[in-house]
This record gives sequence, structure tokens and C-alpha cells, in this order.
Amino acid sequence: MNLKSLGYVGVAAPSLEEWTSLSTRLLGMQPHRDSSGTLQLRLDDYQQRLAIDTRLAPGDHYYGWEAGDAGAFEALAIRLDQAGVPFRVEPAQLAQQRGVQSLLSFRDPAGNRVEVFHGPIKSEIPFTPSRALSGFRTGGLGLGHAVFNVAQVEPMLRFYIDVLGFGLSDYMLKPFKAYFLHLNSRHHSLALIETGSNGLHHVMVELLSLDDVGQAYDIAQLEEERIGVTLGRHSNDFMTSFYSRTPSNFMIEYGWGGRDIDPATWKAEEFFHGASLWGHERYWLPPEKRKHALDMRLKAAADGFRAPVHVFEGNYKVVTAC
Ligand code: MBD
Ligand code: FE
Repeated sequence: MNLKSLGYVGVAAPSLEEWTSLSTRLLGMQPHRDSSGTLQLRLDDYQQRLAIDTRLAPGDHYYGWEAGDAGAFEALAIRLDQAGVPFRVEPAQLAQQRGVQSLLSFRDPAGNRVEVFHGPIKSEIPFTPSRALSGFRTGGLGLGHAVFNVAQVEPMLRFYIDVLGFGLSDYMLKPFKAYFLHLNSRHHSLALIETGSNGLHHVMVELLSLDDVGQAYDIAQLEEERIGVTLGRHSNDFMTSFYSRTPSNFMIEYGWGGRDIDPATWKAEEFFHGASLWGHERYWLPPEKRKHALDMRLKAAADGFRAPVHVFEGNYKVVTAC
């Protein structure tokens, strides 16, 4: 596999004011304004994991996948060439802005700007959260996951699986069609939901402690309309999370407790009990779909469906904000 994880996501925003407050007070990320005025958000030692760029056209976004090394980066370029996908090797200046050594870009079949890089530039200054926090679960698992709305899922699946080398984790057809794809032991680094239009749906970041998520949930409830999906637990990756609305017309899923899979032995299957075991009232769904989703959750509960107990390697220490 040439790609190893999700590196970063960049989004457009009309202004940085609301984003600055949201990313620090609620999400606990570490902000930095670069020389071009982009808001770079750190979650770990990477220069940026999320970028808020007021120069992008409204609704525009880019996202970057990390190649294992220079060889994997070259191999991916050859693969794109063979598949007839036009791509551009980006100049050093843009690579530097992204905080990477080498960068190339292309479009996926839905028109999303996809970037591939290798050699992330790491900051020597330790990550300091903006509120007391145990930290984000990144490392080899990458930033988290990105989920896209797609008008047509089939060409996107073919592209990500056959050309870019993603593995299918699982999929569901009701109450909406969703496909989950992995590159590493994170259950999914990418998901595609067929909603009839193309765009970014949400980006998930995972916390080391459930309490970090619960405490953020309290903060989110101080603002009317901030919560886009209520606290709940997913039925496939077992993530406990809620979703925060952002000024950029997509959501941030704030989660804890995602399962690990072994990509070498994993077999993809359809799952039938809906996207969540409990909670996750989705304000973005039309009313009849919300009703359907609730019925499926109640049935999953009555059928005795529970996530197995799983534990994480390692421990955490709460870092107090400065
Ligand atoms: C997820 O992380 C998710 O965002 C959805 C919609 C379904 C299952 C897992
Ligand atoms: Fe998600």
C-alpha cells in the first residue's frame, strides 16, 4: 500500500473569527496564523492537521494523504499515470505551506481536490492544547477520518480502491448508503455517503479520553445550534462521538474509543443495524430518514447489539492549556 494515513484537511471559510474560537475553546486544538493568513491547527507534532484558508472559494477544500516514504510517493505517481489520472507535482512553496517535503495533487471523480505528500515537517515545539486535554489519537493512524457526500458512490469506490489502494472495511445501504475505507488499523480513514450531492460531510478527530469528548459536549451545548449530531456510538467502528457544526458547512466529529482492525485479515461485509447503536440524532437527515434511523437504533438495542469491550495501548496524561 503506497498511502498510509490521512495527513491533513484544508477548508474555506469566510472569516477566521468563529473558527478561532471554535477550534480552541471547544475543540482544544493549537492555532497558528501562517504568513498568508491561513489558520493552521495543530493536533500533534505536525505543522498542520487542519487548515482554514480564507482564500479558497466558498465550499472548496483539499485533503492530503501521507505516502509511506519517497519510494511510495513515486510509486503512487506512477500508478496515477498508468490509470490515466492527470496530476500535478506542486512547487516547493506550496509543499512548504502544507508543512511537507513533496506534494502532488489531482481530482477524484467527485471533483474533490486530493493531495498526496511525503515527509511531514514536525514542529519542535511540543503540542499544547488550547484547553486541558489528554490529546488526540493520531500517529500512525493519521489525523482521523474524512467523510464525503457523493452524488454517485460507484466511480468513487473504484477510484479509491483500485487506483489509490484503499481497503473496504464495510458498508450499509439503509437508512442511507455509506461505504467505509481504510489504509491502516483505524477502521476507516475515509467514508463515502451517497446523499445526491458532492461535498465534505465531516472530519473526525479522536481523543485519548472519553472525558475529553464529554467535556467538549458540555461546552458545545453552551451555544445554540452548535451540535449537528448528538452524542452517540457508531455500530461499525464503535466510536463514541458527537458532531459540531462549523462555519464552513461541514462538521467535526469529536470521538473516542474507535476500534482497531487488522487490514491483513479483515473481510468487508454489509452491516444491517444502521450507523449507530444509540444516540447520534442526525439533524442533517430529512425527518423520515431520522425516524428510520431511530427505529433501527431501537431495534439494534432490543436485539442486544453491543460493542465488545476493547482497550487501548498506552495511557494518557492530561495537558493543561497555557
Ligand atoms: C462514522 O464515523 C460515521 O461518521 C457514520 C456516518 C457512520 C459510521 C461511522
Ligand atoms: Fe465519522
